[in-house]
Amino acid sequence: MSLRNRRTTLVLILSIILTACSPNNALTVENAWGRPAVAGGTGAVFFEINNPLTTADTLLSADTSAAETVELHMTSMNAEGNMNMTPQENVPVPAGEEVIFEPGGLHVMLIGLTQDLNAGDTIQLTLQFENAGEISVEAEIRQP
Ligand SMILES: [Cu+2]
Repeated sequence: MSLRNRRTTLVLILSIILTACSPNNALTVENAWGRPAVAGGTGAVFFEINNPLTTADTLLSADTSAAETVELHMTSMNAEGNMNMTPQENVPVPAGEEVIFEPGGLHVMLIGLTQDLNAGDTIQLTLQFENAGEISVEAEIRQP
């Protein structure tokens, strides 16, 4: 192998490694966690979506075996000062932006829990995005 070929190979390998490690080439879901809750009841899961891409994406739905029904909800305060939860058909994730699911705001609502959620447990949550496809994360159950 000539020196030039070796160099080309090295550059190729390096660029593959850099691409694989770079956090800037894909939408990510991080810091997923859920509140402790009791089987048969409701629970909520929170996380951070980061979209470093130049194209917008949309969170279409969420799913977990830990609940019979899983919905995307937004908590907001109405004119009377009461907290309301509104189901969201989907959640837009603009290009280059972060969307935070957190108590008092966006959350994944778990309805009809099939198991107790105790602090220290983890549940698998699968998020369906329009462009990024399916992203599965482990949500840790802990006190807010
Ligand atoms: Cu809710």
